[in-house]
Amino acid sequence: MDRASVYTARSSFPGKVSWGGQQMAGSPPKPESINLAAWSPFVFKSIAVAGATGAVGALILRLLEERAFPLERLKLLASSRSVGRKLSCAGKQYEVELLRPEAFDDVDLVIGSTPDEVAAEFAPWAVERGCVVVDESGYWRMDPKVPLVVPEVNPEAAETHHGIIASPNCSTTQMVVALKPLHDTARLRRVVVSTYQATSGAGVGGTRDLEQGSRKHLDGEDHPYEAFAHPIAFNVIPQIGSPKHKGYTSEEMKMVDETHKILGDNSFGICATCVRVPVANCHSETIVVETERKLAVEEARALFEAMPGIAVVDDLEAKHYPMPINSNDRDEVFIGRIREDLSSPNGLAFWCVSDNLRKGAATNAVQIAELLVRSRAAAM
Ligand code: 2RA
Repeated sequence: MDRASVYTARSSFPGKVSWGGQQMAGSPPKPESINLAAWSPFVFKSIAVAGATGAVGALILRLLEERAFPLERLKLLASSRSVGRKLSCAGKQYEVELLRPEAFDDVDLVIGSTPDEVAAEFAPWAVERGCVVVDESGYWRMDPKVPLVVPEVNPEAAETHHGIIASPNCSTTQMVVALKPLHDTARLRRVVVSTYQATSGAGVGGTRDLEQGSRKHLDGEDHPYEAFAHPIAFNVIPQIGSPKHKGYTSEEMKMVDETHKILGDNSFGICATCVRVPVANCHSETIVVETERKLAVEEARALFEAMPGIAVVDDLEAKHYPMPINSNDRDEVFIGRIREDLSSPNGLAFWCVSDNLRKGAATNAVQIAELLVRSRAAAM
């Protein structure tokens, strides 16, 4: 497999996949593109993508095209390093412009995927000029005035924005989609999650480290790792982010704090351990929950199958379960290995895989923008 196809290859699932209440063989169908243009022409006339030249920015452009997002004008914004680069979206070429206050003068909606410190600066410039900002960075997520939204889980929160809507961290997003139907039905008491996070989550440097580090390791040479403090080739690293709180890392505390905010409930405990693994793309998670009311495995499976955004792949006898190689370049949160937690009367354990660059980042941000289009169109 060549370098590009590691991130874009879609392999189908062997066996049955339950998706949207249906069972089918092979891969679930891709969720239908939402052709908003048909009924809400140009609710936001002018859209900007901030951080357009990054990996997630490029995916946002692909998704605007794939999902036929309604727009009349598109602006691509980035730092001075990328100004003048040409990128295409929906068959048109665009030249990257400088991310600066005046760039938002004629813009209605911004989708941003930039480092935190850049988002801290540009979002107020955009809001002052009347734009709505959907921000993928970590900077605004826990601000009490900023809704943190996963459209399948808390779409109503988007209505309360004051100009900025945040999209969660990738490891939180897939977990919260899985937890939502369990919490609504049986109330969560406790969640224990361990992640197996792909190197693409650490940006292009993480991707380079995995590829070049693996080659060099096999050739018996050293690799100067840029994104990780330790070799990632043939290794796992039990630290993502910086030390944050009582021995937990910033990535682990994001899973706790963001989940509580999105579900609007911090009455249940969450214990997270985040681990980097030598996988190119798609984060995996083992999730163990305790609920107030016992959930039988079959009931939990039915809840997952009925939840928008989830696809269930779960047949241990046949060796069918979600894996990063099957979940790549897809928007669903894949669930498998659903089983009772034999150590706890009300416990349930399962496995969850999702493409961290798509649903974990770009897809969620574009879905939030679609929510805004729908609610504005309804109010017109
Ligand atoms: C990671 N969750 O995988 C981070 C990216 N936002 O490192």
